[in-house]
Amino acid sequence: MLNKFRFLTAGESHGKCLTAIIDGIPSNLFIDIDFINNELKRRQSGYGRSNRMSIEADTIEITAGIHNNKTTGAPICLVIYNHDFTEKPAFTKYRPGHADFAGSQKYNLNDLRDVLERASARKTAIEVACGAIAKLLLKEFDISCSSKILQIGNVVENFEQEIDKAKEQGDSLGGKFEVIFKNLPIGLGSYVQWDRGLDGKIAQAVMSIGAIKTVEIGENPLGKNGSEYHDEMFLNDGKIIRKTNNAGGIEGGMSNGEDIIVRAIMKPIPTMLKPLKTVDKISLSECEAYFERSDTCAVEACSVVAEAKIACILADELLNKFGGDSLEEIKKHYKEL
Ligand code: EPS
Repeated sequence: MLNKFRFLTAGESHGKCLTAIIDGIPSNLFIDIDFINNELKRRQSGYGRSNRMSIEADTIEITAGIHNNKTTGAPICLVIYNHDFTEKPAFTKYRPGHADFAGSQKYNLNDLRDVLERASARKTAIEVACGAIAKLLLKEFDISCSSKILQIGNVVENFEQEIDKAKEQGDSLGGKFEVIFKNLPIGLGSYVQWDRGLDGKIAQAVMSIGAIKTVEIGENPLGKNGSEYHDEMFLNDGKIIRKTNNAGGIEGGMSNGEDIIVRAIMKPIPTMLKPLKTVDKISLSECEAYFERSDTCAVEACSVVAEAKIACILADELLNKFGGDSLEEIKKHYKEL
């Protein structure tokens, strides 16, 4: 697979810091630190988060790859320090819905803490920082993005009230959100191999967020006839236009120039004040799941993470198609098309 923009992360939820190395960013891209920090703040906000969010004030430190606020073409190293850098207690009561059960068997770990620490959604903070850098690149080509919540639990409005209700009951809520990217060039992704489709890459990136169970591109086609679902083409002053975008901007695994519309469903967070029934790994007795603290609802945060994950895919595809070592070279290739 061609991959220009790629990143790896490391770090535990209550470790010293979260780290990422991004490779493949061209030189001369202005790195707006305030923009990255604002993205981190967006991820921390949203109604229903736990008090961990008032302990943390995520900010980025860039330790390599930029000079005078511009990229040099070298790998970029990002760090976010955890304020809650503390030794947390060991535990052995599996939390159903989390990685505890399969993770502890897979890695032969008796302390479920060793699974929790890396499986935690805390690592999405550094992923959002990587996505912010991808967004800065996309912005140079006037590609923008936004997201919104479509549903929380069973309701499509009065979200805060619904979250308050769940919190009072010691419960948690999932939901559905939408991410839209605008002004994409035609032809990102490809149909020529199974692993080069833009929709497949986006689905994998969004599904990689721990609590995501469903990813949709465009309108749900279930129950629609072909004549109702597909986006017909018309001419307007010699230009091809569409009056609908049910395909969500992707046909044949490629961007078609329409808005890219991605919707995803997040499951309710499995850690709850009202604990689930479970089993203790060591004593093999039935018990209640381990509880430390938990978000009641993190759908809004999840939509920010999804924006970041999709931005990374689109940045990679943009570099694959219009490649170059400097921003100027890529812009030249982009204009030439
Ligand atoms: C998170 C930090 C974590 C969790 C949450 C996401 O903090 P702590 O473990 O100290 O409470 O609040 O993790 C999960 C919901 C999860 O499923 O892992 C964060 O920074 O977003």
